[in-house]
Amino acid sequence: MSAAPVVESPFETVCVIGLGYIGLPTAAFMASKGINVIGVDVNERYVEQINAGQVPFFEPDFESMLAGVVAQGRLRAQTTTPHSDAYIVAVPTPFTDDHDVDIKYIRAAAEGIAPQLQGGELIVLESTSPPGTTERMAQFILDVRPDLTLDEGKSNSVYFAHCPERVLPGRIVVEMAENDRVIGGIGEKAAELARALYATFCNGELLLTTATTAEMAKLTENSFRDVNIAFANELSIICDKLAIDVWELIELANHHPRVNILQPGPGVGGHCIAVDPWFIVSSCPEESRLIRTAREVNDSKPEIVIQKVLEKADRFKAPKIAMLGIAFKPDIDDLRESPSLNIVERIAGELQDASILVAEPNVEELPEKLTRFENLKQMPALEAIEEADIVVLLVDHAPFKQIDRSLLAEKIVIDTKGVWR
Ligand code: SAJ
Repeated sequence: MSAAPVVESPFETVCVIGLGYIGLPTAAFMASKGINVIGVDVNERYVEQINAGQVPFFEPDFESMLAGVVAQGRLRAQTTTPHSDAYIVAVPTPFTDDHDVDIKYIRAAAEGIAPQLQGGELIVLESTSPPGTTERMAQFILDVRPDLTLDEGKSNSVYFAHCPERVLPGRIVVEMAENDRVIGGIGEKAAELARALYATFCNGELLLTTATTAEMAKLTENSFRDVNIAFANELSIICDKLAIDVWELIELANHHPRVNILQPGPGVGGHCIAVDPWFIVSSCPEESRLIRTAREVNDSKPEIVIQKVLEKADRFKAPKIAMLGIAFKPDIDDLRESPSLNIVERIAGELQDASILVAEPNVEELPEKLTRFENLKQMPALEAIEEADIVVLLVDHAPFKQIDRSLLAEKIVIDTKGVWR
């Protein structure tokens, strides 16, 4: 790894606020190009781990990069926001019960940045946000710092941009460098400054636009995927009724040169695709009919799986049920908004007399949501299958695909990902 910048950075120091799945790799990539990066997170345990060169979550091939930049002194983490030439805000944007965005973490980040500004700084919002949020963040800061201005080129100018992250968990190290990026500025100079910063570590195209269009672009990308997964999930519900194998059906239909249907499953999870479309719906509720329906179709899938399991379990007095996978998608340890986790929790709660045998190769300790059940324990997949009357496959993790089909011969199998066909 070279300490010299490949592309000259316009900023000597960059502060990244929020050291999660996006903020930490972004910080490490910039540090690997020779920029001094200070990471800020409210979680003290994260800060300690990062300063020891350890990644606090699982992401393939990332550990050595982080350890390298920390050892070189290019990246350090702390819990308070320092002065810096540029800031990248990568905090969560959860939604409220009525599906509106909750921007409390963005507001907290802005409150930390505001007193540090001297004029000339760039502040980039990376968190996925409804149209208008970058402007709101700028307004928070200007409200407490009326001495600063958005007018370009003055000694007290501050520059705001939105650059939504697009990396796929599990492929972050590749996609952080390779993906094209949409960069939306509040004003042209802000967009240009942000482009110069991202050019230090992004090899993809850097596409400039307004902050609001960039916000909407991110929501559009994830809504596109959600709508397409909803199509696959709706087909799976129809096929169940018509006794057609949906996996075969999709494989056949995808032979058409202009058809490319995605895969059905137990629902859509993660912190992005299951969340972001709601930001469009809450911005324009009357107009977002298709986007809302897709969310509803995908959100209905876990209940369909739960009903199937309950129906099969009804045949036994004290059923043993192996449930394979609780992550939100294959080969990661991320449990956020995971439909599989919710399915396991519901089944454990509903079937007090059942033994629930959970196998999740990517998670050492089950979350509290599950450990509170006395009728539930974690065990390796093969042992769980051997003990079980009913085997429910919830995530298509690589090791589950390798399982010898003969071990399933005497079992009732509910395969929500079609891997054992
Ligand atoms: N899923 C299906 N069927 C499929 C594909 C996915 O049921 O055919 C499910 C997965 O199991 C999972 C959910 O959808 O529960 C989402 O998984 P994903 O792999 O589609 O996406 P994420 O949430 O890991 O990452 C997405 C990506 N966005 C797009 O592909 C448009 C990523 O590029 C974004 O950076 C990320 O959201 C984000 O942070 O917004």
